[in-house]
Amino acid sequence: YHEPNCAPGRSAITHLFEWRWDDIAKECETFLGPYGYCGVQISPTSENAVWTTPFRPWWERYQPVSYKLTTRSGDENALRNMISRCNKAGVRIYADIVIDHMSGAEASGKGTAGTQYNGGSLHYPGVPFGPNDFNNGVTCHSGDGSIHNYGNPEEVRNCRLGSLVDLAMGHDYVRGKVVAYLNHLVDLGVAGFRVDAAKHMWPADLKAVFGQVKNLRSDVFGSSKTPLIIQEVIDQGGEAIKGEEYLATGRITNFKFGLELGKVFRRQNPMKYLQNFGEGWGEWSGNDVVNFIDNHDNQRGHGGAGGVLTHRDPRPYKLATAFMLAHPYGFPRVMSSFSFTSSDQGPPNHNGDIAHVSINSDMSCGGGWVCEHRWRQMYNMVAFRNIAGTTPMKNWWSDANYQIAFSRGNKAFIALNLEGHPIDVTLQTGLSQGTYCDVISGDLHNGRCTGSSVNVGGDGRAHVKVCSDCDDPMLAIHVGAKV
Ligand code: AAO
Repeated sequence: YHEPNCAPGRSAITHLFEWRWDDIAKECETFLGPYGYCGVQISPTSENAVWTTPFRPWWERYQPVSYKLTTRSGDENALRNMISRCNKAGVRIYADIVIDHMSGAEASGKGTAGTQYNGGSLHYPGVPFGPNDFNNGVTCHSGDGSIHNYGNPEEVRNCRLGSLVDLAMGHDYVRGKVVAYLNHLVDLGVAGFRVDAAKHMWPADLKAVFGQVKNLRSDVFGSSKTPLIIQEVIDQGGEAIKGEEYLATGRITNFKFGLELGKVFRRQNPMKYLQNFGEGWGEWSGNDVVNFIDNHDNQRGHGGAGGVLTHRDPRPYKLATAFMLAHPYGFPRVMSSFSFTSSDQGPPNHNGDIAHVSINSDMSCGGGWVCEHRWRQMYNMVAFRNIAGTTPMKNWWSDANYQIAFSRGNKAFIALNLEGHPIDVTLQTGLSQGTYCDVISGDLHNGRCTGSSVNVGGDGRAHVKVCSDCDDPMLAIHVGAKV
């Protein structure tokens, strides 16, 4: 459950938040495959409630009404087609699964596949689930049935998150329906799952469910491979429920990571302290986490952590993401957003139908799609990480509080600067002699660097210059972009 199942030599995923399945298929073939991404976390695959007030918010997808695979991203055929095209392009698909609950109790009507449901009376005939399949006043003791006290694990797991009606995952019948849904996705060729609201389910129930999920398709992944399981557990310290409780069933989302790097790259905690970042900062083992700078919740003030960096602060955001991708700790996820002015606002759309992502001639996106994953500073650092592989961090250097540099063995080297003056010093890069393209300011193209370059001497040392009053005060070189 911890193994990402990436194609060889790939090491980072992106979350294409609210993208259509047909656009993801194209993205796998034209961009993610060629530029070295391991995979994509996709938006929830199950039929959801349709909200009109507010109009089609992004969060309606977190209110399942059946396990039919028709959503605003496309129908089952589009999903199957996308997964198979992505797998062919060497790009894995991780499905966001919402199995803790169904819709809000106040919601009723028809879902995105046209299935009738009624949250108030707990009727979801499309599964079917009925009143006996949910937690109730016997199992939840919070009074009004919702979660208020995060200090009480029983309340967090047996009561409703907001008004989302809470499935009784202890029941064999409920488990069976969930397992069938997950096995359906495995048959379509997914490489794993992002488990929504895992913290709101008992670890033993998750163990029972995933214990019944089949192995991944052997024609794509080889024999006896289990899905990667990314459990959304918000543990920033200080609450009763700990991330550790979930490690038997996979990795957990590391919410400490973006919070800490947000402080560092906002200059609220010296960058030089990053020397022992990761486990050394009290975070979980690298094999147990998925790391990210921001996610679809905290970038808009939902679900935890104020103070995270987002695409709205591009300068520190690019530095923080580059650090994440350069550093060996954990498994990274790059956020890919749509722009928004209100926190409910759904994706770019035409009368509710999600709009296609448009691609500009400079490879960036248009039409309201931010596409951080297509920023050169991001995708070139994904390549940096792939090249660095499992080589350890070496040649750590720091000078002032906010100037650092390190290498990944003899494969790659990065320097970052948030001081008011440039880095202008000779450093050991760990690399062999030669001229390397700085992949932050440009690419290696037709044997030449389109941005700046660095000359490494026979002793591995190089004169490293990193600007201070510039958009991207960092420099990164690796053996895959040597002139
Ligand atoms: C919407 C409405 C609700 C309505 C509901 C039903 O907003 O008012 O009741 O519909 O009609 C998303 C949206 C929700 C939306 C929902 C369903 O964010 O607004 O509800 O879809 O449409 C908790 C959970 C975590 C969850 C997060 C949002 O633990 O699992 O809330 N995230 C996932 C998804 C998310 C989705 C759902 C779950 C539901 O990623 O997109 O919701 O499927 C503390 C706890 C956290 C807790 C937060 C909640 O966090 O630790 O576990 O997250 O509170 O705010 C400090 C602390 C930090 C603390 C935080 C509080 O930073 O360090 O621990 O403060 O902000």
